[in-house]
Amino acid sequence: MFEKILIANRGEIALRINRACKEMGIATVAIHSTADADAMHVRLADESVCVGPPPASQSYLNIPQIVAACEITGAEAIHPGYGFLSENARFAEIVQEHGITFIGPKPEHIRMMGDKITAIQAVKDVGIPTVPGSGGAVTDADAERVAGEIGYPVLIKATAGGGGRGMKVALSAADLPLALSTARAEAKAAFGNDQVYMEKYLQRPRHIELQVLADSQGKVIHLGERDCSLQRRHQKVWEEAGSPALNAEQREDIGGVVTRALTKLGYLGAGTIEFLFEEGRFYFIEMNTRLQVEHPVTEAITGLDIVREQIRIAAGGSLEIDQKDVSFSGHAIECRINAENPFTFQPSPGTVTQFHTPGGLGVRFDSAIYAGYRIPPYYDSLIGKLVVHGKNRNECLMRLRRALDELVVGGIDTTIPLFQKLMHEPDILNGEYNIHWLERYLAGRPDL
Ligand code: MV4
Repeated sequence: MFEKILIANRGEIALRINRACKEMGIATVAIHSTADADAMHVRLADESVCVGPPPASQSYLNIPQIVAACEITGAEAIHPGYGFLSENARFAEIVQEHGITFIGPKPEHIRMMGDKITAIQAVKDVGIPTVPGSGGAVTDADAERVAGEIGYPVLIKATAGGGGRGMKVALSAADLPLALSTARAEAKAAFGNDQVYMEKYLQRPRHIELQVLADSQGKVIHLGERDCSLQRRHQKVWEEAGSPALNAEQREDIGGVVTRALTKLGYLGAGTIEFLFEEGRFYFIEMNTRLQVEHPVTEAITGLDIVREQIRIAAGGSLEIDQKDVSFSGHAIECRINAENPFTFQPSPGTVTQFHTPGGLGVRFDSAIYAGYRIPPYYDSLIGKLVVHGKNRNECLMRLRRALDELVVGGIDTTIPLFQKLMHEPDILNGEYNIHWLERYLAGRPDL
């Protein structure tokens, strides 16, 4: 087992990883930019190394500095968290070339899943259901034929894309040329690569993703699903485990499909397979080869520490549990508390003047802020994740409503009022929402 791990991240996820390490008796090294010298993740780590000035490109994304921080502190492994370098295959390779363990999947799988075409081809070959589509990049010449075969409406997506950027819907053949050229232009601008592919456009799906864990002995298990349909401009806002839309049979079916598929792939580590779910059918859209922001809702219902499992797997350990040992107890919901105006989502950096977190049975608040903390403007606006667990969804909702009323963050705008309003929406209370629900709700509520 490792004696010292460098956490190549900041904020709440750096604290979260630090917690798992401390419980395993592993020393920790924090990295920070000059803007984060007083950050909580620095204070709670055993050691810290300043890796550069505030811009992420010069600090949290600065590969030479991060590798050097490992070498001067003697850290044997790096946990990348999420975002930043967590899905950078080249970083994983460089880390390994320096004899340091990258706590994550194999670089080949990070690279494979980072390109949407190779991802779709890879998962299709191992039996995961995908969206009817072009399967590969399309040229303008054959776009009209391919769209005709798929059937309108079609969605044009950037092959280097992800997270919804560079997507365009074509409702009919008449829309196709403009949709294609716009998608290519956006893809070129965002990713420097104008390659696009096509899929059948699913009109009212839910976003349901499966958490998997795979060890170096070839054992793959799934930890159930998370419903992440409540999003705004491709930013998840509210996530649940399990999905209000799935029954036990559907869960078991897709869980088996996914674990068999990743076994064939020879996957290693934690991973999340994202599906669109519509009319009882799953359609693969993307695979994330990293720990996700919303992993705590899965931890709540399974009782498993996913970060601990990641570290054990990276150290060559085997999963102590089999699929039959995985059980789902109750229901969990996570609300992402951002330093943003609750309805315009405009960032609201500044100094936190008051901070009181909710507690009690089934309440977890993962955060790295404190009273007096100045939220820097350089990084993402997430300041905390309110995660509640209950014996069923209704108990969860009651607990969430109570916890939101206890939570106090003074001095800045936060998204807390949005969640307090959602707690009175019938569609939310009965779990009947799809990926468009929140955008329509926000658009339809001029008062918000
Ligand atoms: C889709 C889709 C409908 N049909 N693909 C958005 C980002 C990336 N995860 C893929 N996304 C979508 N792909 C087909 N064939 C609708 C979306 C989508 C979406 C997906 C999940 C959660 C929120 C979303 C918001 C808008 C569009």
